[in-house]
Amino acid sequence: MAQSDVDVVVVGAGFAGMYLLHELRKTGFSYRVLEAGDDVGGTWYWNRYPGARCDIATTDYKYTWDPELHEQWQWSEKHAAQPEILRYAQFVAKKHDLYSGIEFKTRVDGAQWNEATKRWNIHTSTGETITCQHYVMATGCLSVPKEPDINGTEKFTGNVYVTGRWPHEGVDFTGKRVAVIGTGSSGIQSIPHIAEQAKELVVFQRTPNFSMPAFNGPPPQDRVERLKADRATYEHEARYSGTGVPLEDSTVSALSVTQEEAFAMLEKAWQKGELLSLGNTFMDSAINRKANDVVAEFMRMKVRSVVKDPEVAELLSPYKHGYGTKRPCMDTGYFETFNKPHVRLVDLNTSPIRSITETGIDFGKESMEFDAIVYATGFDAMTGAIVSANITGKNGVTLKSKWEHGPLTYLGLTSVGFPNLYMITGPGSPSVLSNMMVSIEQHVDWIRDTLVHMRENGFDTIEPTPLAEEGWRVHCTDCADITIFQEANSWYMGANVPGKPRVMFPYIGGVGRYRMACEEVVNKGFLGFELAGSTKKQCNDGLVRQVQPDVDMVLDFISTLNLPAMETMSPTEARAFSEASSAMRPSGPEVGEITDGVLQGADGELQYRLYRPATPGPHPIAVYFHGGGWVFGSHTSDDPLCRDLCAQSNTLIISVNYRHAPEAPFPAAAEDGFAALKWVHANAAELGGIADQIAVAGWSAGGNVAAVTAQMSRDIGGPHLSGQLLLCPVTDGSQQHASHKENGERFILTKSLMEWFWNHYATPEQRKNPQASPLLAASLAGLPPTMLVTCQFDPLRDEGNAYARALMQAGVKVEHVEARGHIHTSITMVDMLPSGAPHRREMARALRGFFLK
Ligand code: N01
Repeated sequence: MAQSDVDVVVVGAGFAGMYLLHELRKTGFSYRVLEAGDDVGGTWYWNRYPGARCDIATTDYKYTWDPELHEQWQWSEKHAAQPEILRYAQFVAKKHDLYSGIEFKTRVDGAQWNEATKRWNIHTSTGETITCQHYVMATGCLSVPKEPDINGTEKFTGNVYVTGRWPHEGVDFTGKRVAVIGTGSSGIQSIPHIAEQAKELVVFQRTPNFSMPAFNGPPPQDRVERLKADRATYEHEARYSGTGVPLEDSTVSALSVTQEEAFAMLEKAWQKGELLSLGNTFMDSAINRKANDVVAEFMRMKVRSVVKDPEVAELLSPYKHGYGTKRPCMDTGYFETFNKPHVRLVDLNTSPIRSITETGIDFGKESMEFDAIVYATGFDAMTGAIVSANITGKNGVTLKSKWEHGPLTYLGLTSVGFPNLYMITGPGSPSVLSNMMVSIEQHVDWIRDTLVHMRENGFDTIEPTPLAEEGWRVHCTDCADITIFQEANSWYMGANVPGKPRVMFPYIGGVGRYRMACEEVVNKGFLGFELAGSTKKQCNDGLVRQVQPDVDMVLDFISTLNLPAMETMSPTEARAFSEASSAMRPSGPEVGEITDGVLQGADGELQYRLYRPATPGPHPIAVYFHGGGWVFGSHTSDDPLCRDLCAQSNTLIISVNYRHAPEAPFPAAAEDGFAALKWVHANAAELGGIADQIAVAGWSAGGNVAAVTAQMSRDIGGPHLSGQLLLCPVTDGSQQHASHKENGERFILTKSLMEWFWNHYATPEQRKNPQASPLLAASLAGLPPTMLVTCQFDPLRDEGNAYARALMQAGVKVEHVEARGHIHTSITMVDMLPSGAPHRREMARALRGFFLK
């Protein structure tokens, strides 16, 4: 007789539930594992439609926790078919005696958290109520087929099949008239098989999908060799990779090569017959629409080369979503199937289904009769199985109601208000955007270790904090925002189920980065969790990821280069280093014209670069001062940013090469700034600008020069300024602000580099002068309207914030943007960091706004 009170209840006996069962036994927890089906295998138990195969190669789609399996189980193919994967699950279950620990044909009807007992009450389809301390949903991401949303489905009297609930005995379509609705992975894999038997097959397609041939055969030899040579390293690399398969990340932009070169690279990936190779060919196909178009066009070209009827080929070619933004498919003879005379494609966009009838389907202007209809219409993905299990947490709140506007989780593992509830590969974790085996094992390990930690330390409950959960939501959104995934109506976005909230359900920041976040949470004393026992409580509240994901990647990349700190160099070396790094940047957008010239500075001529908009002039003018700590940089060193500002704000940008320290220390830069402004004002018409529409702008030390120039212009009779645009400006030489310490390391501009800059530019005494530290000016009244941008992880953040506040207090019109998750340099990194683009748009809008009367 099974225990009715246990440590852990697990729902589901797919690969997640099976491994968890093994680990619970190993660590001595009492448990009940409940499974609705009558065998193990989860998704591979239910999805028995003809042609069902895994789209991850067998070198990678398998357990790693039992090393003996590598010798004891040999896969016959590169992409295993469903029967073989199910046999693998059964083999593992037998080997580890898992069958004895699983209760089959048992569904969970509902679960309630009991705050008094600190336990879950679980109600099962057998009428039993089980109580447990921990409740784990190992229910899979694609386990609940989508409810039919087609008119008249109930009327059809012929045979109806759903790919995700295929009859165990199989289906013989010989001589039958068959309709298949849906062309996702399930449709695309099953259609060629159904076409082989059916007398007549009509495929109803709403959205064409990207698909590539699996070229099935033996497992990829290169990876087999790597595995043999060093399995531990291979598996480690998989765990810390982007997708759970150890592929080298591309460093090539699809936009940096010709289409011919791009297609040659894609052809190589195509020939491998591996889903991830194609998406991994270019570094930017997931984040840049134009880069993605290169891959998409390659795929369309492939369709055209196979499908004989050009009209059908066109219908089968996706245009409305980017490659990879809906899960691409792996097929065996899919497009070839449409060359068969008894196979027809119906485009539901021009011929929508009016109704399913008793005998067939009415669509467009036609009615057709069928013997069988196959629904390959997908799943209520990621949340369907969890939400439908009727989970009620603290204060009677159901998970369904909490997630009404989108799933809220911490790490995709837990949710506020639902203590001791765990989700394996839940929303907010990489799950379906990864090799599921790697993600499953990671979650099971995390849950096992957490349960052991709680037992050993006398904690009864664990629950994330609202702050941590909201922080994770924001981080997940930040990750999704830099990609083009949100453009597609995919099940990743919940768009396939009517009424489902439209958010990115899986975490798209990558398997390795996700794993590191989970590890960090634990290493920081369960950061963002409250753990409680009868006699103690622990809550180390906080956020595990705050830096913008693309900025984080750049920081990680830079840290692998082991570059020398700039402050250890001489100014000459630092200048050479800075120039060399700048040479590797993307150049920024096209502008109408770029010309170089000289202007009159405070003590001789200075070079400038002029960026003219493509629109007819004359234009308003921004006199721009570059960054570089007064020591390095030039009129060309912020080229991408100047181009971007020019193109987006339709403003003439004049970037000035003011004199640099230590050769020309304070107040040279300030005096040159003011002189340059006066010269530009006097020569505005010849430059193609408007003399009474001038602003100053600058970044970092250049922001300091701009701010000081604005003050000098106010104080000593300079031209009227329409505005000042200050990006991460230096405003205070005291360097006493908290952000200097808080953000003093890791974020490119360090505390010690900033000190090095100041030491070259101004003596401690000089720094008290407002022309070095504009924050110290006696009054800020009368300064022009200001757009000031500060970045969360910039050592200069607080002095920038203080300047914005002081300007406002002085009655200046200020727009202050606090760029969340950004560092000192990130907003200047045009075409490198997508997360900076919205802030540059704001800056350009504000700049333009200075000149609107
Ligand atoms: O489901 P889907 P799936 N009227 O949602 C169409 C995994 N998987 O079962 O795109 C008409 O992708 C729908 O049209 P649209 C894999 O991750 C893996 O095929 O919404 N059509 C779409 O064409 C995969 O992504 C493998 O416009 C309707 C199709 O039905 C995920 O499971 C194999 C419709 C559904 O496609 C889901 O794949 C199989 C309607 N009312 C599955 N409603 C492997 O290879 C929906 N459609 C590992």
